[in-house]
Amino acid sequence: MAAISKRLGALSVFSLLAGWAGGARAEMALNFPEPAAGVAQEIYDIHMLTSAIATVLLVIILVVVGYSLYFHRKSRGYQADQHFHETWFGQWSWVIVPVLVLGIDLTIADSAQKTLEKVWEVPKNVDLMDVKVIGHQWWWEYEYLDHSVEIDGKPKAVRVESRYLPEDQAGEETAGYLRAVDNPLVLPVGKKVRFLHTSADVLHAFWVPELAVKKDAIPGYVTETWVDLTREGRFSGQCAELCGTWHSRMPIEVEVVSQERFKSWMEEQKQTMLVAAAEASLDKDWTREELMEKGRGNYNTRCASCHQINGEGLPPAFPALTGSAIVMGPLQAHLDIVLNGKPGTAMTPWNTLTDLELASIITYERNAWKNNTGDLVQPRDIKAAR
Ligand code: HEC
Ligand SMILES: [Cu+2]
Repeated sequence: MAAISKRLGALSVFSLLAGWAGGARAEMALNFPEPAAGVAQEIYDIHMLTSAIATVLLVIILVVVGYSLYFHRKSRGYQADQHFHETWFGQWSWVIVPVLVLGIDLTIADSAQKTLEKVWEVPKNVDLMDVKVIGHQWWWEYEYLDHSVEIDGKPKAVRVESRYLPEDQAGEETAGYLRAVDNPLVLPVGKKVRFLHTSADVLHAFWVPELAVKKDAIPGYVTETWVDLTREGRFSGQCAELCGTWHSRMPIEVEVVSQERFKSWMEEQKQTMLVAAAEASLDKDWTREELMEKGRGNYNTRCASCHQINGEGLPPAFPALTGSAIVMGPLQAHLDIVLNGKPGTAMTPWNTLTDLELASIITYERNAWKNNTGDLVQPRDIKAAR
């Protein structure tokens, strides 16, 4: 009796722990997440099949062991059978049982092999949408290679920058510790998508459990994976290759939407790119208010992950910009570190931003928080410094 109640006690501690973990991570379930792509579904099905077989075997073995322990126990005076190996079953069971199990293994291996081939073979002669997935320290860039807008007479692929967003800035549907990003990767349901993986700096890996396949992003190489998206929803992933200080802060969010929503979303992206390009090429004098307003937005999405919203950074890894000698000092040195970065540190070059974006960020840095240089930096100053 005492033993049983002790065991019940252990069980309730276990369920308390399980309940606590459940509360802390509401989305954490016992099983894998529900797949959102065809191949992911196949992988999931193999996992379920294997688990079912393992469970059946476990139950059979536990019943036999439990039965033997109870009915053949010493206190009952049970005598071991000394002639078991002389019976037909005693002689053949050690052959038959492994052969049966091997047969089951081969069934699993066969379906696993077929699925694996599907994972690696990007389908040919079908309508694929190409998305280039570029890993950066520490954010993701997505280029929709099949969708472009013409800027300065050249086609430019629609691209999205996706960065970690602190929990308190994330919307309802994206909230979650180290889960949310500012711009998710938006994809249309019912479409086959080919991801072209690469990296701009070190090794990263693109991994979204609902889409199943995890792939390294290797600088200088382009590798591919593909998915056939089967249901709408928002799916969270992670960079899955240790890539430096902020490896934990490059979450992935994929938003699979209807074809119509995707179309209108894509139109919006193109419009935004065109407007930004038109604005950036205006050779006008922007007012202090305009620059500060744009600067705050650009700074908060691009620089605040390291230097923080309040400009105080996270010393010693990430220096404070408020009161910084470089930010408060001569403009040239400030422009130089932002445009060219500082080799060997997390401060990467920001020269892919437009003149207007950089002008606004630098104006903002020089006049935000405790900084009060009063300087206005115009896009043409950036152009001259490049
Ligand atoms: C991934 C982290 C990261 C991001 C994002 C980042 N920086 Fe930095 N930044 C650094 C680090 C690290 C240094 C210190 C480099 C060194 O060792 O001198 C630095 C230094 C600087 C400095 C010099 C400050 C000083 O006093 O030494 C300026 C100015 C600066 N960054 C501006 C920016 C701007 C503008 C952006 C956004 C466009 C930005 N940074 C985004 C990591 C980052
Ligand atoms: Cu990474």
